[in-house]
Amino acid sequence: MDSGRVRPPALRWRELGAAERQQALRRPAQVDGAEIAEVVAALIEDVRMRGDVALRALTARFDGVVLDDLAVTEAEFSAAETAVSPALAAAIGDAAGRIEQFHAAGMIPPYAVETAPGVRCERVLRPIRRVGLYVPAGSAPLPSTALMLGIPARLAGCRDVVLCTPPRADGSVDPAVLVAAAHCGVRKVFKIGGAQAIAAMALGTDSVPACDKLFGPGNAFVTEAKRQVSRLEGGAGIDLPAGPSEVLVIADAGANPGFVAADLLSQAEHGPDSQVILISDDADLINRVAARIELQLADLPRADIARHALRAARMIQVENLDEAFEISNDYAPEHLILAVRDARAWLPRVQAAGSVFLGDWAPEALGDYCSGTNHVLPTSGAARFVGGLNVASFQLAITVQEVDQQGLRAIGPCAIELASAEGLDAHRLAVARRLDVA
Ligand code: HSO
Ligand code: ZN
Repeated sequence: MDSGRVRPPALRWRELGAAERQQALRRPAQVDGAEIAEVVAALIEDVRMRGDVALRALTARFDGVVLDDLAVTEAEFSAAETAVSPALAAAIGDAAGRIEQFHAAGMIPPYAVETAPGVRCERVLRPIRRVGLYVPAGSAPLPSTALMLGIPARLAGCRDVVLCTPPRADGSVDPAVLVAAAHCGVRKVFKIGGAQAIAAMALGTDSVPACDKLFGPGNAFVTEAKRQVSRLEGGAGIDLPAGPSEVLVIADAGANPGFVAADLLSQAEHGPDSQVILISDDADLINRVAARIELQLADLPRADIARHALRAARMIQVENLDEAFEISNDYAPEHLILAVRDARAWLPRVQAAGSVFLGDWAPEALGDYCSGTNHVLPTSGAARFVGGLNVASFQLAITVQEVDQQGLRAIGPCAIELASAEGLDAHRLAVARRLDVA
């Protein structure tokens, strides 16, 4: 066991030069990127050529189990219901209720505007017809992810929802994942993991339907597979650029060091590449958090993973909280915890983040599971330009224009002027020929 001290040196922001600052906020580059890309390309090709035969062979190779039927059967769904404890089933239902409540309230509405007399412009919404959800199980099965994907898909009205998740060594799927899927009305579940699952849902095989858009987190292979299938001609769309999970905590002198340490560790236990950053204007707070991390690590079953992640953690001391928010906005973290007094008052300073946790009583873990917000969020700085999953991620916004003769007379001359300027005569005539008779 690796039990070396994990305490990273605190960086005094004011003393760093521009290059050192940039380095402090840099996310580590993906190791073996080219090799992963090559492996993934071969897997996708195999699934394209051999379909289910390839999926069975790859499942035997990567998951160590030979499966006749890749699809989860009704009997397996029923067995899962009894395998899950009543307390866990209740927690899944409880979390689902709040996630649904929050997501339903945030749905974007259709709208219509009369932009000129006789010209009506509208936005109508349609569900993406076939969506593919990926629920990882590599280092831990994540039933919460099934909820975060399945609930907005159902609210959007997606007709075909496919879910892939890796099988366990005995050929079964984690029962809690199945209960969560069933809770969202998802019954097409396949025991397929990794890049091969992404290939199957993007390309379709005899058993797995081809999907229009793929959703969900995953390891470097899954992420690379999503990237590759989205670039194929006519390939599936994908949700978010996904990288290792991240948390940035801004804490002031009044923060509880034990709580802050616990939040940093909850992120660190996700994987050795998890990104953990603490920024404070109080050197003493940073020291106390570091000490608490050491203490709390001793009781963690996933301490080795957390230690690994913490070696790359950054503790940054700033002169004041204004500086902390500047750094955070530049970094654009997936999760941002504001362990500061009157956290609500600081919210307007947040310009880029996936999901924000206000105050001492809002650990990231609540958002991961059951506050109601989505936990599939932009990583790797993508929070500068995109938000997390929501119902609109599963919908198409289609625009419509309805024009009568009066409308054509009202705006036709405008189009004619612009078409002439662009030298596009067929455009001009498509309007002018109608104006002649309108
Ligand atoms: N923090 C993860 C989500 C998760 N945590 C699932 C626990 N289970 C990425 O946002
Ligand atoms: Zn988490």
